[in-house]
Amino acid sequence: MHLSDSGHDTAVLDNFARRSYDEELGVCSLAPIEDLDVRTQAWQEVSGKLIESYVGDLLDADFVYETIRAFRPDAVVHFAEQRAAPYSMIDRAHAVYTQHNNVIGNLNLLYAIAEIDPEIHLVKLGTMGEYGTPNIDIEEGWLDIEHKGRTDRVLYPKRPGSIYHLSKVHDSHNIEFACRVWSLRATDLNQGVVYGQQTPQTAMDPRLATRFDYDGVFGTVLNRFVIQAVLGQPLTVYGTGGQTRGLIDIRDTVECIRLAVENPADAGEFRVFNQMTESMSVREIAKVVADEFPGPVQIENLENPRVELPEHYYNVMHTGLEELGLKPHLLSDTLIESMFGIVEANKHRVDVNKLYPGVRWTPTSNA
Ligand code: USQ
Repeated sequence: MHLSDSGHDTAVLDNFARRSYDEELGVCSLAPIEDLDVRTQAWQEVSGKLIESYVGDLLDADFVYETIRAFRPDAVVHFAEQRAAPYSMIDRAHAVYTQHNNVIGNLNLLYAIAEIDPEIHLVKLGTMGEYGTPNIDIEEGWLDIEHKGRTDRVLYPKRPGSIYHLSKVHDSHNIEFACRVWSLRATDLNQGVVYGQQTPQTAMDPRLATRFDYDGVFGTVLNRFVIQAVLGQPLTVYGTGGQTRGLIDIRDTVECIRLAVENPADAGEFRVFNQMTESMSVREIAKVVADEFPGPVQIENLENPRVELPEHYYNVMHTGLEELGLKPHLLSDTLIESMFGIVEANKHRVDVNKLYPGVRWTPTSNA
């Protein structure tokens, strides 16, 4: 919708996998989401603009080729992956599903672009979690190294913390190969943890609302803390909360995509942007939410179900998107209160039993 609103002819491709995970896990988004055809119809009513839809799966290569041939885009924004770290860690089947779905879907898309029109710019959603938490500064995708008196520029070393995050590392390698060997042009957006639920476009009509996940598998940390505060439930800080992550407001995520699309990578270039605007530890995030909420808030330190460093160095370079013109919304000037209102209006939809984390990082403990 943000691209359509910015004047681009836009189409959407979906296989509704995200909705099927909700069915599987017995949860639903806090804010109800309409069917795709209702949403595209609503968008046309409020904006006068058409978003064509193609329903199918990136794992179906024929469908991917047909879609690219039919629409012939200048750019493909690829967000069509299983995106939850805990989901990928449930068991072997979910790990294999995640990597197969993500890596093979992306590979089908790379081949379709290479064979049909290598000029098409791939804008791919990566993740900050590809890097993990190294004890050195995190550069934007690439690292200049000197080794035994010689220098080179290499992909930044990756040490991701889940099978899901690993799938994005595999994607990045495949995309870099396609740029280097087939001269494709691609931008990998290594996005941090997104917070917020509304963009100017989704706010135009309730039928345009996007997801607001609260459960322990798909809900992301700041959104979960906001929901827990409104429900009068303790904020679930895993471990000491010393783990630090890059954050980004949902309005900035869509703006970053527009900036990447309108300023394409060069032919043969694998361009990486660290798509985050500030870093914060989990305990700092909990404190911000507790300070902003008008009532009492309890913070609970749970045993961490994940395997991650409890305290660590974290210093991320993220100048690329700002150089293209991004004006970040920072958490300190974000209207967290508006998120409280959305939760208040929908809190009857929450199943509190789904708030606690159920997935552990060792395979035997989820059996
Ligand atoms: N955490 C808590 N309490 C909670 C939920 C999470 O302490 O109730 C902690 C986690 O242990 C972790 C941090 O908060 O250290 C972030 O967890 P998250 O679930 O908000 O985010 P994550 O699993 O890293 O994944 C999310 C998205 C994923 C995206 C990633 C960006 O689901 O698609 O790739 O954020 S990043 O984290 O930068 O890799």
